Amino acid sequence: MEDPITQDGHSKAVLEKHQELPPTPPISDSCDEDAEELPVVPASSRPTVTLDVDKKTPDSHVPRDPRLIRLTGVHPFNVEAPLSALFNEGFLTSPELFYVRNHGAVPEVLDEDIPEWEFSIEGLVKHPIKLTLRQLCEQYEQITCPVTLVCAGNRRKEQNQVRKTKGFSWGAAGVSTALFTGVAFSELLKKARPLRKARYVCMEGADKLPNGCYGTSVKLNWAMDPNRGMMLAHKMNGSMLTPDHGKPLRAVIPGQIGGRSVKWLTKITVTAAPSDNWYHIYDNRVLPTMVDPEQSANDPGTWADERYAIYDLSVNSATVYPAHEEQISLSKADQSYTVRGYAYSGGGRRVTRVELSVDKGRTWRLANIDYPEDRYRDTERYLYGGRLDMSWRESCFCWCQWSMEVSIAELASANDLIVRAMDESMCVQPKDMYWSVLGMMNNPWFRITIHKQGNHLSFEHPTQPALQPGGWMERVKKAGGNLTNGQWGERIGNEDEDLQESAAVPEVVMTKEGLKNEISIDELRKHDNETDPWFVVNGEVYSGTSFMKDHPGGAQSIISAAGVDSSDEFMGIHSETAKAMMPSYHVGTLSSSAMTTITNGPPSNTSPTDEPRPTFLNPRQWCSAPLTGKRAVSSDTVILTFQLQHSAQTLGLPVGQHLMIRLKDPSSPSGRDALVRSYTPISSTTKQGHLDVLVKLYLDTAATSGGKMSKALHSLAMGATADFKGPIGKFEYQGQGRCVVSGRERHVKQFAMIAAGSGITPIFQVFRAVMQDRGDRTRCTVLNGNRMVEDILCREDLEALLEGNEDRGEVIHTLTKAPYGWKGLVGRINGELMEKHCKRDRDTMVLICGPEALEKSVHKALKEQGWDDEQILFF
Ligand SMILES: Nc1nc2c(c(=O)[nH]1)N[C@H]1C(S)=C(S)[C@@H](COP(=O)(O)O)O[C@H]1N2
Ligand SMILES: [Mo]
Repeated sequence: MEDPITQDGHSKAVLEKHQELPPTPPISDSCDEDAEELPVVPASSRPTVTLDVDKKTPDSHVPRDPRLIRLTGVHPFNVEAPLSALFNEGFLTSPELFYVRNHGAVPEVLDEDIPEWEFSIEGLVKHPIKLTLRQLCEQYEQITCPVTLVCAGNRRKEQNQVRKTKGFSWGAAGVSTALFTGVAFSELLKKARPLRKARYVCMEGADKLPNGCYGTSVKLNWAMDPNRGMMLAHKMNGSMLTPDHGKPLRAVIPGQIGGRSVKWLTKITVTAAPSDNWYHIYDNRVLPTMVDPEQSANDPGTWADERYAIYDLSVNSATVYPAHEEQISLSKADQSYTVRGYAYSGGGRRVTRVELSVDKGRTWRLANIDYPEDRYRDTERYLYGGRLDMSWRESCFCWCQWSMEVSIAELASANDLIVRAMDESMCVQPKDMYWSVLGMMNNPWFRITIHKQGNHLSFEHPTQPALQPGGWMERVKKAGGNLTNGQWGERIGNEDEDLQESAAVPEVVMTKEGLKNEISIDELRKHDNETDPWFVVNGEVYSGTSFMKDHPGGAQSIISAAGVDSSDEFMGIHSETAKAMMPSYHVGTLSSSAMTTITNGPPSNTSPTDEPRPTFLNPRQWCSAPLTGKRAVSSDTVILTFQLQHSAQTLGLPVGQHLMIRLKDPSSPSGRDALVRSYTPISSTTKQGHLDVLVKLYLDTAATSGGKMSKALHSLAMGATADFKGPIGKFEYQGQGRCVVSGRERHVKQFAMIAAGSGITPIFQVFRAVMQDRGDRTRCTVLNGNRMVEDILCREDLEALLEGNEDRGEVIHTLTKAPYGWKGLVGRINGELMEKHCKRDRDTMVLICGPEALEKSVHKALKEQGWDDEQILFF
């Protein structure tokens, strides 16, 4: 056998260090005579260069395979292989196609530092241990063993079709298998000698995440049990772990969800209680099905309930062939087709049967199952420097492959093809989905639909991974079907009422009656300018020229939309009143070829390059950024942190301006409608690498239904992306009293800033800019209205900015429900209060941001006091 390390392509010096690692005993073939051929290790061609998309991320040191499907945008790296590609590799998966689940950036470990990688075993043990990887290899017996890892989110896209969960959309390829080499966990724990009260083994990784490092725990007595097969591994299919898979050391916890197999392992703590790591509590759980995303957010107790933590995998299966959209010619109707797929179960339990049905589950037939894992049981040998000996063990820790011949004629007369598996404990996959907030452990019958098209059959899987369209679930849902009716959304009895409900939303007419004017792409392009901008909404062309000056979102937002399809943001941002004004600006209908051109992307002169940009925002294009942090700042307000494209990037938002956030509407029937709202980030405009947005959440209560955007933002999962575009707004503060309003420069000596609730965010941005510049002599008086003390947002930040600036700044809080002993003002912001605190003066400008009712009443009061509209700005 070849020395696997030499296949790695490392430098010679590194190799030598490397080879110091495992003492490789001579290969023993003595027991091999009657062993069957072992499964083939897939040819691996390790990617050696960093892909362009990764270059501007913190993972710029990680070469990857471009075939992998990214499930959470560019970063962090969460991927699965195309299902057929994964299956075609066979029983074992190459490291480059092995699914990846990274909660954050991959720690960078240089090859020369690998032998000195240190980890510890501490806590409730008699002999705490500190070891380097070199010592682990030298002092402990090395073993090699095939193990399948499965992310608990495998097949989650199906759950997201039924109802959006807090997780991103795995297809059915969140499962992979490799030969892992390392040390049995039980050996290490025996050395450390757990004490009497010890019950759990906590593990921590070196990755730095928004909520601390990644950590979790498993039961100590399982870790001590060789039958459970837990190990610390440093090799995968004979080569050093790749960075994405935990280089240089990870836990491998067979039979349990992938989430327990901690990568980049640094610390093991033996404890009396399960891990209190954030990711152990808020990830990898199946909450009861009636707990919805909003409820779960307000109920830490449910999360902490250890009964909902997932350990063993449940039985699951999927069909790989026929593949999605595969076609079979009906001219072969006298032949048969081999249906093929995979199955696995948890806790070491064997998959004991796989059954197929072509009549919606009325009758079933048995598939053939191949258990490649069993071929390792008859052999004892050294493989990759580790002893491979599974003869004594009963447990099944790997997936198996099943197949069945079905006549094409029979497929032609069926509507669907369903598979389900059963395991050793007679647990069988359920017909119906168990939906839960995190969408994990999804394992209902895997159903493929069959369609006759001309003289061939074509097949449709339930979903496609990530945001890829396709699959019968999406199709059925779009047609108004109810996916949870126990019949995969097919019509049963009289469901007409359901259908009408989703079709009955009244639409505002935005076209001019009788206007028939087809607009070509060339004509549209002529108006791709600042003086006479045309933009497109839902295929109709509008002229923005005449209302640029009065547009509440500022002229820039119209200019930015010139010549491009702005349907999503227009529909998302505008009220019905605004939409009703559109017929008078309607100039025609875009020709269908022009429509194809513009929906395929922006004009080439604005297309993004792969070069890292110094600033993130682009006024003409949506740019996505992943959510990396969520911090509650009050009972209904959170600060969401999004990661920019690289650590030196700034947002690119002038002070006083806003940006738009776009999200898919999880509540829309197709799940594909966009929600767009504008926000003012609270992170400083010069902040690098990240952007913080404060959002007030209007969630469902018993009496009222909450805001769509609130709900969508609230259920946005860590790592999921939102789209951003901007800047927008007609106001900009350039410092030293200099303002630009709708393109006109003005000088002010004083700001009267009136805010209520989350309206503080744009005000805060301007206030901060003034206060942070000691040379800026502009006076700022902030009048901030709220209901209760708890509702005051950014209070400490405001106070911190005031410190030492009392001569030019003042912040006045007023509460409508003031507590006993409150030292601020009491009552609503009204004319009287304004008169008292904001002296009218020609050099003063009033900035207002709050609910519409407040803006209206303040406006009225100001007018009565003689203020001029020129001096009043509504954000
Ligand atoms: N340190 C660390 N370990 C981790 C994770 C992580 O983000 N950080 N993700 C976990 C999850 S949820 C899964 S499914 C597996 C995935 O392992 P893989 O990326 O090697 O396939 O790693 C687990 N171990
Ligand atoms: Mo996972």
